Amino acid sequence: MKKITLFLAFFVFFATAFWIRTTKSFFNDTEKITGNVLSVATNWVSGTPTPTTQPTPISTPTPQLTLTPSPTPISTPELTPTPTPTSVPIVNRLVINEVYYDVGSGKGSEPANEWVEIYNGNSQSVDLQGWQLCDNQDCRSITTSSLVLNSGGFAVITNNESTWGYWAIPDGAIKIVLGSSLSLANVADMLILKDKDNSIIDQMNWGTPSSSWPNYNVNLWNPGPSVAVGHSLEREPAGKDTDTAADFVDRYPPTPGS
Ligand SMILES: [Ca+2]
Ligand SMILES: [Ca+2]
Ligand SMILES: [Ca+2]
Repeated sequence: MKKITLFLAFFVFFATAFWIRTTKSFFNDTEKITGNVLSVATNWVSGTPTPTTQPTPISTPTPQLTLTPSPTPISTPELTPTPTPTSVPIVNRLVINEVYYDVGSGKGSEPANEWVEIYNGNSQSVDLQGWQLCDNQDCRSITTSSLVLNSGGFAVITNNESTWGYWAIPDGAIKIVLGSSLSLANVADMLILKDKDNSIIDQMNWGTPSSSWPNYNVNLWNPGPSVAVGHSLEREPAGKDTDTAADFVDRYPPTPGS
């Protein structure tokens, strides 16, 4: 019995050895997985981990910004400034625009080089023939012949032609020398401009008027404006006429002919 058991043991041993030799594996199966195992092992040995392929992200389309057209602003109509009614009426006629009644140093003598500037605020030219300029005592003819003062033009009237040498008068201005002098008092006096029909076109005065003046007029300013020697009285702007003394400003230096 003991020999039988020993025999069986040897038989099993040799049979198993033979089987292993012929199959070389306990775990032979039909799957060919050797390559996979070796590949992983080789990579591991080299220490260079195979980069794990990152899944390519499915590109999410970037939402396009849809430009919503901005609403076209409703254009606010420009506010057209309402023209402010001017309180400075420019008369549509001739005016006594500037008066140089107190001759300054270096500008000649009294009354030879006093002068008066006339401005044509009309839209049309005016012929001065037959017109007169008067002070508190006398009236003088401006010109006995045709002399046209253009629209927007200036005329300078004086007693003596030497006046032109004291001032730079623009070429476009008309220069008139009276045949007989007027004498403009420095404290107070007046001027009246008359047309060929002897109608008063404009008048003004400076200082306090006197009712004893031959040409006294109830509409004279009492008092009128006045300026220092060498200065002039001038409408600002040219042609301003509200029939008040405020139409005139103290002008220095004076501006004959402009
Ligand atoms: Ca004078
Ligand atoms: Ca006078
Ligand atoms: Ca002037």
